[in-house]
Amino acid sequence: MLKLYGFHVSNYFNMVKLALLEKGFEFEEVRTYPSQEPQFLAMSPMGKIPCLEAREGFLTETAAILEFLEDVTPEVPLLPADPFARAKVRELMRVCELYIELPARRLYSGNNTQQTIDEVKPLVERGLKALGRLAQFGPYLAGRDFSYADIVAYHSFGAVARTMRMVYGWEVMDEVAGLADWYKAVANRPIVHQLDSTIADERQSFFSKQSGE
Ligand SMILES: N[C@@H](CCC(=O)N[C@@H](CS)C(=O)NCC(=O)O)C(=O)O
Repeated sequence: MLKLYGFHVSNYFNMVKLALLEKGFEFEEVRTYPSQEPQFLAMSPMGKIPCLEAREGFLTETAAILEFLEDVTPEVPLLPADPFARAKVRELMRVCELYIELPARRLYSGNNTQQTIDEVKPLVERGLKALGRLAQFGPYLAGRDFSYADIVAYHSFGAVARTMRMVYGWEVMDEVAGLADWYKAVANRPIVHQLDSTIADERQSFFSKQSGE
């Protein structure tokens, strides 16, 4: 059986978990924190989560894991069959990760210099504009079908929206026409909704332990 290492405070872990659930895999979750311990580095070479253990071995990097899951279960597609449509979904995934999630991530620690604060907002603005130019909202990002683009974007926007609100008082979901309705459409999918309650519970217990409550 597949094993998924990580925990729900990681948005990348949540992307892979959602893909596993949507595709109907049986899998075991192993609560694991990022680490530079040799034992974990043997599984996850950067010491990051998520890490997937398959029959063949360990796999890291969310995009690589998602592609693997698609290759082994094409009958429950989260990428379109048509090569160009498939590439368009990957384009959305990349734009979301490289130009929205990664710049925003620079602020996640909360311990931000003014320089970082000044640098990040224009980067995220540019990424959001690109997303707005690409997204179909039909109702999903790449059109009628729910895809990996939705999974990656949905689990990026939770943290991005929270951080942008906290740091700049900026409501990013209002920045792109259609984004807020798309977010609701994804949130209303039964599997997403169920996973979101688990994530909320785990976030709450993680952050209350961290703040010593
Ligand atoms: N590029 C990686 C990013 C994963 C990632 O950044 N995971 C975070 C948790 S959300 C992590 O493990 N951080 C610890 C670290 O960077 O050392 C992927 O696509 O899976």
